Amino acid sequence: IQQGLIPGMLEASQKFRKGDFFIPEMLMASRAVKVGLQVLRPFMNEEHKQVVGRVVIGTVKFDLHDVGKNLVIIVLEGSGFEITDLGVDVSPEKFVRAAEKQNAQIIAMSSLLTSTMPWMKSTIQLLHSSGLHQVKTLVGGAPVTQSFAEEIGADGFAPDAGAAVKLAKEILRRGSAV
Ligand code: B1M
Repeated sequence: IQQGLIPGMLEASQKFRKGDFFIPEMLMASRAVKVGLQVLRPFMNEEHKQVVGRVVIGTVKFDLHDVGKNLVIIVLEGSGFEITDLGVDVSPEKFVRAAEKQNAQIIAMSSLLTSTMPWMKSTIQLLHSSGLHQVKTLVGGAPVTQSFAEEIGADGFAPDAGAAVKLAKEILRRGSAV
């Protein structure tokens, strides 16, 4: 993942920025990453059979970017988390309903567009107004920052997939200490 899939995707992103790649090439690159992750998934799970926590994850409403989210999923799964992947364009209602149904400890939200970041806040607000204060929220994605996460009341921000795993474990530890 670190040496092949991520550098490949980043190279595709640079070409896209320079105008050497267009949307069809980006879609092919992201599908190649997805298939690569599917191939790797069984090997990663082998090492971690025990479920350490349950996470509902998705890309927020009106946002179709899922490469980063899929990387987060693969490392969370590889670390023993049980994942419910809601896909892309996920509304606050869908996040909250799924968290309740799956009895999840964490809702993890990804956003790649500045215009869709506010849906993270809407989801957190709906979660709290539904009385599900025990469900914690983790946010990430290229335009998301620590200060934005604090501003919207998220329980954590992770800049990359590795940090998301550390943070998810930390959130669970904090929860069990309460
Ligand atoms: Co889009 N796109 N795109 N795009 N796209 C960006 C995001 C953009 C920065 C490109 C640019 O203009 N330079 C720009 C956003 C500008 C902004 O809002 N500030 C943009 C735009 C504008 C758009 C469209 C509006 C273009 C258009 O139609 N005019 C459109 C929007 C569609 C929509 O969502 N409604 C659009 C469409 C697309 C494609 C469909 C062509 C394709 C997405 C394919 C797919 O995902 N299935 C695409 C792509 C590929 C990109 C770029 C080139 C690459 C994104 C990516 O996959 N990066 C991107 C430019 C760029 O980032 N250089 C761009 C690789 C990936 C590994 O990184 O997702 O950042 P990333 O994930 C990282 C971290 O952010 C973090 O972990 C990962 C690494 O470990 N992370 C999390 C991510 N989620 C996390 C969640 C966590 C924790 C960490 O916890 C929950």
